[in-house]
Amino acid sequence: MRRILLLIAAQMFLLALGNGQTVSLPQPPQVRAKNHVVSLTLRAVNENGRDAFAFNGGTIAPVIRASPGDVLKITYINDLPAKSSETCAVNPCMNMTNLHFHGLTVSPNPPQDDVLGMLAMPGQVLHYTVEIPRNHPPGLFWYHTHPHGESDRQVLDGMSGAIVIEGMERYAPQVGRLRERVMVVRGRDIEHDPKAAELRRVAEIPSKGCGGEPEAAGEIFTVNGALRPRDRTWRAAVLANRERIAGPLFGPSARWTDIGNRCA
Ligand SMILES: [Cu+2]
Repeated sequence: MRRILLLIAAQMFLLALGNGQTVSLPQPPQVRAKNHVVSLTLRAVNENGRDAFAFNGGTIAPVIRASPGDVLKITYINDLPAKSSETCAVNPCMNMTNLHFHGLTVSPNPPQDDVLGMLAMPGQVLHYTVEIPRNHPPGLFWYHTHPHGESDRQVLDGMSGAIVIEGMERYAPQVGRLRERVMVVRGRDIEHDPKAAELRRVAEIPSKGCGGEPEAAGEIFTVNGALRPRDRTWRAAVLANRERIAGPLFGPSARWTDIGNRCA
């Protein structure tokens, strides 16, 4: 998605320090393989005017964890309302939806990563069987909806989640000893959000650098769905513009060491 790629503006290391704030970093649910099959049911829903993935009674998209050679069996139910109240690139929104497995080297034919032929209108169900090749590289990938003309709206509402293909320690043994936390950073459009004023108050940091003027944020950034989580010390490499992206994520108390060109 275009907006995600815009995050790569500058490079810095971030040391975010806990400062007693009450919002801690939530962990998304995770789905793992049983007998080499990762089975899950996802539903597309509209919650308080925003589209979301519903899973296991909540609306936090699960992290899908699989190994090379595993199969993803996903039942995807479109429970979006037949009539949309949202705005799409081509109006009116039809609330059709599907899934795309971003970055996975898998077949584009149904019932796998077919974003052109596999489309569910409200009330319809899609059945995905995605075969992860045995020689698939390990890493962090993501899934999101991909109905042309409507995916921008759905993804900016939050319809995305992480995919972990296991096995990184085979390439970098030192990471095998590290504790892992998955952090899903999302840009969320709040232009039409009824809570926009409140969210802006929490999220907005005045822009000081790069000749910019303070901007009214039309988009906020969340980590695992939470705004400005701070509960402990994290060390992370952030490829981002500090004021626009990393500051709103971790707050003004984060300590920084820039290793890149801030205004590039
Ligand atoms: Cu994508």
